[in-house]
Amino acid sequence: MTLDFGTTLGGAWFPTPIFTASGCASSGKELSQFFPLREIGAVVTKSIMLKPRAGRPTPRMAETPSGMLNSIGLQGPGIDAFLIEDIPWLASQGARIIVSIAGETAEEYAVLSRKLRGVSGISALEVNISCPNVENRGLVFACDPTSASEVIKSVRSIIGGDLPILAKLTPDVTNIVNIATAVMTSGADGLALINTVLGMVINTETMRPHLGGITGGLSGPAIRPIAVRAIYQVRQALPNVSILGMGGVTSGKDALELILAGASGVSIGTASFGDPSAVIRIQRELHQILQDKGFNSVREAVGHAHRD
Ligand code: RRO
Repeated sequence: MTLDFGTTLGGAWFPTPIFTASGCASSGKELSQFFPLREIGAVVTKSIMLKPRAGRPTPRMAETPSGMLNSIGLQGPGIDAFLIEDIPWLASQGARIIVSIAGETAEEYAVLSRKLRGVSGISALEVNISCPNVENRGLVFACDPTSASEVIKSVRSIIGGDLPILAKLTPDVTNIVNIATAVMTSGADGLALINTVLGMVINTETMRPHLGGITGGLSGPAIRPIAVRAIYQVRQALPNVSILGMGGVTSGKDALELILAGASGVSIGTASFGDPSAVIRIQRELHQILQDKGFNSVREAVGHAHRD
């Protein structure tokens, strides 16, 4: 029997369950030298804001045990340039596209949604409400159920039923299920779990913080158990919610772990920095491991760890 490798996220269908992770492949141009983007589930673009943005001061990266810190600070060209350059280029590659958006206010998310509504070639929106690299932690909407809900409601009110909305959450909260429940009851169609974990490195030579932005988001294998835990907890509490999982996946076996916890799709981020073919390699490995374990479809494996 051949494996059904297709998956759905928030009602949108994708031919494979492997995606890029927002922020780790910009709009995919560099990765397209290593594999055809149309062969993966979708490209999830770097979170885009309304205006062009320079981001945080350098240095913006630090290597850490089994991972790395980033402090990019939402650098990007702004939505207008993105719509002119990136979307048509991705569409020309035959790639499916999940557009990630970020804003400083619920109104900004609404304006972004207005600009994206009706643009052809977009499969879903990832609403990033959990960027760790902002000046004020009070601006991390996903740390508070009321603020998180406000953003999702404002996006939904503009998008209507046109596109699935995935809310991207942070694990840096006391109870992620509370936040997940709040965004799902406010109109999200699914969740992206997890964003990076807030961390910090001090350079012992200079005896000062290493990153220009002082703190940064920790990614890579170091955070995989946190991702598995968050996905598992949310799936347990909300068994019908579709989850795009990410956090330290470097192999097909790692991707399977997130799927067993409850993810219907898996994004690959930090692994691509060391190995630009990681996404397509992990996709091949996952296909093989699902077959070896006797699954007939991805769907059958999703949340399998919860079954008696
Ligand atoms: O741009 C960033 O610094 C950034 C973002 Br928007 C995010 O969501 N997660 C992250 O680790 N870095």
